[in-house]
Amino acid sequence: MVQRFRFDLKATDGRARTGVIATPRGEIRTPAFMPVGTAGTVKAMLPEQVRATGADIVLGNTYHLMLRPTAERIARLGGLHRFMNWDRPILTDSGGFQVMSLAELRKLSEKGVQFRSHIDGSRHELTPERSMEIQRLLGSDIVMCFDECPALPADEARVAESMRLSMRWAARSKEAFGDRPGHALFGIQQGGVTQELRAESAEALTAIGFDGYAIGGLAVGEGQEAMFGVLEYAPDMLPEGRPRYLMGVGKPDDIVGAVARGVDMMDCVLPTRSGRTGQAWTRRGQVNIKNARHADDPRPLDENCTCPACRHYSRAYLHHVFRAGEMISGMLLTWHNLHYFQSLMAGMRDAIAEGRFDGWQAQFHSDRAQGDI
Ligand code: PRF
Ligand code: ZN
Repeated sequence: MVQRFRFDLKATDGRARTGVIATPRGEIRTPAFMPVGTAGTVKAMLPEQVRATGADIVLGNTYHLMLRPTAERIARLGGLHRFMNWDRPILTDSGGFQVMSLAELRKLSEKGVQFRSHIDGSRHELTPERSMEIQRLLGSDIVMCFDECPALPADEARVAESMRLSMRWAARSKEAFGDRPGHALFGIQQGGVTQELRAESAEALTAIGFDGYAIGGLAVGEGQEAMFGVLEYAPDMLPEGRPRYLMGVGKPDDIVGAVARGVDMMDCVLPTRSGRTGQAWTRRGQVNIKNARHADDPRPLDENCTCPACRHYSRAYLHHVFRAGEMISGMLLTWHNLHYFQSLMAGMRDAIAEGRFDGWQAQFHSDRAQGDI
């Protein structure tokens, strides 16, 4: 008997929640941060290292994998878990959002979207049905509905029309997904920064019925204040007993503010991407390792961090290998950043479980206010 996909809420503190998502490939402790493994790799990290940072789940992308090496090839080779050597849960995004930001010559219709690859210009089509097929071929544990997301600011009529198209696609996604025990399908709420549109979207999705619900269409140019404004009401519109996933967020303070407003899952390229460009994230805020002030500094990035970059290397070394263009630079900073993001999530889970999340947040903000050493 396979472990069914289920979500157990363990504790709440204000609007913040902590719980466990059970899947046949293991548990996901929430609030969860999902490192992004777009092309079948969390860049600069081995899977066992990603796991060592505390990650329970990674994210993969339909758009990138369908173009290269193709979903059919990955399926022939035993699925994405085996292909990339990660045997724990994988969530895959559905492709619509990436088509809109990366592909060329896009043509959007009721049926789906036709586009040319950003890699070689070849022609492709994604529809709700094809996206479900690709995510099934990949062997994804958490499949996302095929949706569309306008960049903000956009006029309200355009946002409404796009949201209603995404809701029709959500119904087609559910139909095409079918019944797959042990695998989950998440709906994606859209509606920009308009409360009525967010409510209409939530009602459409809950009427269809999903295993979890994402909040999409945020962190697309509206700014933190507007995003938090939407998060004042959007999570409460979604079923309490299902995981809520805020897509593509974010910076540490965005993550903390989202958890405080009832979000359970998040993903972002920030810790991995900024690790490759010399940016470190610590309790004290952002550190630019390129900066000349680190050149002679024997101290670690963060004396309280237990990651390998902080236990075994000085700021001077991290500065040197970045300046020298050495590959270990991206490896060490990515490891540190993922470790920091995961320790943030673990700290929030414990604080929520023990009913002291307000105090935890006050400490988080006061550490950052002190600035880097
Ligand atoms: N939809 C999908 N993926 C996404 C988003 C969305 O709205 C976002 C928005 N921040 C990031 N990734 N399918
Ligand atoms: Zn560290």
